[in-house]
Amino acid sequence: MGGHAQGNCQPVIKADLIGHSEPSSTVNPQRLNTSMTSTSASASVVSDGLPSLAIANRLATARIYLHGGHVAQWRPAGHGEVLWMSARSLHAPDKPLRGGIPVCFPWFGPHPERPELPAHGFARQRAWALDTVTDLDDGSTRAVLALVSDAASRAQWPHDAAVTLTVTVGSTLNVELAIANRDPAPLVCEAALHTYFSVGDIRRTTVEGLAGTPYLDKVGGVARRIEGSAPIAFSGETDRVYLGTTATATIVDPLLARRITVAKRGSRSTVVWNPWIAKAAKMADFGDHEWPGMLCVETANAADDRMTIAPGAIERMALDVSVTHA
Ligand code: TA6
Repeated sequence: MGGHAQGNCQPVIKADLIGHSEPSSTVNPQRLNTSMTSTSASASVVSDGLPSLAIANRLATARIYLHGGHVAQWRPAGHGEVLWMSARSLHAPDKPLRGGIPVCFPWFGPHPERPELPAHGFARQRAWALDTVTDLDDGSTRAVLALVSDAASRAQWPHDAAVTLTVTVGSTLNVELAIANRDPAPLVCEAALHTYFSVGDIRRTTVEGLAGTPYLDKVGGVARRIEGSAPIAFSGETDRVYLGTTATATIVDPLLARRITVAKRGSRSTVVWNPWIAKAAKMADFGDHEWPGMLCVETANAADDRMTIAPGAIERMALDVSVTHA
């Protein structure tokens, strides 16, 4: 995790929570804004100012912050770090982390009517509850986090929804966002798992799987275009929302000699983003020289693909990431 020395991570409630022989031990909710139960020996809650779940099993390591329900790190055995985190990322309870997998909800990008509200919604800067952590028979670890509407969220978005994030950490990373509509009326919203991947050099990286797909090009105003037949290559700021696609995207990285496969379910938009030089320099929580080492390939339902969720219904959107040596 760039910028936040691992050294000052102190196990907060290891004794209370993890490694207990009897399963489903409960912890003090006030401590963590949680009512969790745990049957895991591979996870511990640590804090570097913001509480997070550190997971280390025989298949992978990972870190999930309760702040924002934010997967910040994932490294499968035999591979380098897959997710990118800025060394300049803020680490504050009212700001989003820069990198990893921010959860954008209930709107994507700027709020359509209220520009004073936070970009990409409020979910990524709220404290989520940690519900369960479980070791699975295949050696992976599953954590479930939850965010429910409250007065603060209703002030920004006058609706009732219960959102859960289920993260399964193993040789693949699976992240599922489930949105339950608790309103008596249909809910219209957008969501994204805004994943930042670590790449060797964006100028030599390509993305396969989106050929011929229509997209919104958000660089220099919004224009509707159609992707060509060749893999996507990068030679400047890129900010595109690919629409009506359920395709798997593959990041081809010759410098790190790997292919990252980004498969998805329940998602009809894929966002591809690199800020390049000028935009990187404008962001306080993004190092001026960091842009060559990252690429966002996001799993979303945004713009034309926004969701309408019936009362009492649940909408699920999931991401499956795997890495192979190339
Ligand atoms: O997902 C791409 C995007 O919507 C870009 O427009 C860019 O602004 C990026 O998200 C980062 O947004 P943020 O609010 O985290 O600075």
